[in-house]
Amino acid sequence: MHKKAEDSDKRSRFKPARPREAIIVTPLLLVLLILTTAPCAWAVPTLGDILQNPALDDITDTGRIYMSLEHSWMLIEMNIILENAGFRATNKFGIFDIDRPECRLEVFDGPAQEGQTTDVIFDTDEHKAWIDPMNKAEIGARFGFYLDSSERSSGGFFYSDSSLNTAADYNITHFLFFDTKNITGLIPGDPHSVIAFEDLRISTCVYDGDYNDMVVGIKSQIPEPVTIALLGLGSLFVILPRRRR
Ligand SMILES: [Ca+2]
Ligand SMILES: [Ca+2]
Repeated sequence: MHKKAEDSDKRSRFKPARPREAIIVTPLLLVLLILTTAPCAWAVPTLGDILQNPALDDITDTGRIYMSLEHSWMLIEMNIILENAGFRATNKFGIFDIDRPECRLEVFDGPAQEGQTTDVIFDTDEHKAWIDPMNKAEIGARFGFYLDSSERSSGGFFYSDSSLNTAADYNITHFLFFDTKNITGLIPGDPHSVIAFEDLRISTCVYDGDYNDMVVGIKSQIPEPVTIALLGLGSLFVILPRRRR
């Protein structure tokens, strides 16, 4: 919608006032029309486009495909900011170890909605990540993100590392990574980073490339021992002081 409004602005600017000018202007107009209507000419959206907030229009994709944790123990808070998707009731979101993509941890199931927050605790020395004692995986300091929309016919399984995507989506980016640590008061929860997924396969006629199907805010901190205990990881609490020496 935003793009259409821009296009119509351009057209009216080029509207010829006299027939003589039209000889020069018409080819320009044709090129403009071809460029703006060509199939597959998907522009990568900014964070402003995705969250429909012009104040975030300068925030563009960093190109990053994974996170790298620097401490032995880390708590990563993940928060669903937006799920503007027909598949929002079935889309699943999670993380995977960048060196062993088969090691995955689901963070949000289909019924999870906008506003839901989940904390994931990492013990990077032991190569482990937990949500709670029942939901854990062998994921180390470098982890990527996935979106699983494969329950629907035009969906698929998409990794932040697009070289792991399959079939026509191999090397097709379904994931954007925005750095938002210097922004306050504009994004719910004031996240340090925002990640955004497109949930439709590129080969389907319904593909739209709007990357607003699963938008998650990411915040990281070093967890307090009491936080680990509250999450039910009591046995870890016992070994934590030894590690911090
Ligand atoms: Ca959902
Ligand atoms: Ca989409």
